[in-house]
Amino acid sequence: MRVVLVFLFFFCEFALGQSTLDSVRSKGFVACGTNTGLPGFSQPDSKGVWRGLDVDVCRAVAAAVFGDASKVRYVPATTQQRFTSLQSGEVDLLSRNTTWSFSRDAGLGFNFVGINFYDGQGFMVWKKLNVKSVKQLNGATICVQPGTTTELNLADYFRANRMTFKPVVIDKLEEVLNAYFAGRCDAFTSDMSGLMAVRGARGPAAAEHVILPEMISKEPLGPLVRQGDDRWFDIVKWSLFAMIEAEDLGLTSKNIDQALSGKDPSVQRFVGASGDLGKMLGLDNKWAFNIVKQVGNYGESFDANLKPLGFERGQNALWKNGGLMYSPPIR
Ligand SMILES: N[C@@H](CCC(=O)N[C@@H](CS)C(=O)NCC(=O)O)C(=O)O
Repeated sequence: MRVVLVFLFFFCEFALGQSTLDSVRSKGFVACGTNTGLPGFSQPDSKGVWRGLDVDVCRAVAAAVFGDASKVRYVPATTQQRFTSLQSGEVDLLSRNTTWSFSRDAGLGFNFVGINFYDGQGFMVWKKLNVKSVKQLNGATICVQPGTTTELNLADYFRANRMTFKPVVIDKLEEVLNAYFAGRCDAFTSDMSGLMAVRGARGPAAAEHVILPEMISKEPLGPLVRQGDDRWFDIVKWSLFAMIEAEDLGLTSKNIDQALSGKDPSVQRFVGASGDLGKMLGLDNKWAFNIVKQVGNYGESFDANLKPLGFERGQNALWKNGGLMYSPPIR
């Protein structure tokens, strides 16, 4: 089924000679694959408006392409469905707490455009179990989602430490959490960001759960596209970098208007007042200006979406503030 879908997609694209940018333009929106609902990363708010750090990447791409960050259609996918959704052409990009790994990049036919959140895998346990370390989870029942790096690392880690566990594997986030919170599992394992977001959203009941100190893996999370369309790859890649570079240049949604008439040559190029960087992407010269004006820089997005849940910048601070966030020069 998957093979047929992928074939059909490529057949249609080639037969019509349509690039992803052309098809996005003719649809009038960017189809963005998101999580089914993770606070701070991608979730509809009480008015049904999608919000989050991952959602802001979708919005940045729409701002770059259309000059309008709202031209996005959100397509939620579970951990299992997400890759088929991108392969089949249902979505134009995935921006959904997805770990950049070799086999996904080289084996599944994707290109990761960069990293919008440096993360690692952790464990959340019931406080009443009085567990202080993952090493005390020998024999535990552990809730986990399928089709994730989480599931693979869990098996590796326990084997390497000569420990056993009973997995409870459930596809939907809501259902796996129901299982954990109903007491069917001693622990829930996922990206630290996911654990913090899920625990943070529980209000006073958060105190019943602890996140153990060990980080058992590297989980560089970032947006990805299909291989084979370099123009689209570049657009999504530089949309993300523009958010990071804007923070580096001190450009925010509040001050970017003034920057249009400023004197700094790198800012002038960035906002499209000089040079023709936009043209090189096949976009309007104000592509990056529109991203910052409508979506904000990376730090603004982080502060709006993740700070309220108790996240600190840590590794996700800019390189010049001791973190790993770094954009190649936009020139
Ligand atoms: N980063 C890991 C795990 C990502 C992941 O999917 N985590 C879960 C737990 S936070 C999730 O997003 N579930 C939401 C869903 O299935 O809709 C991966 O790429 O495999």
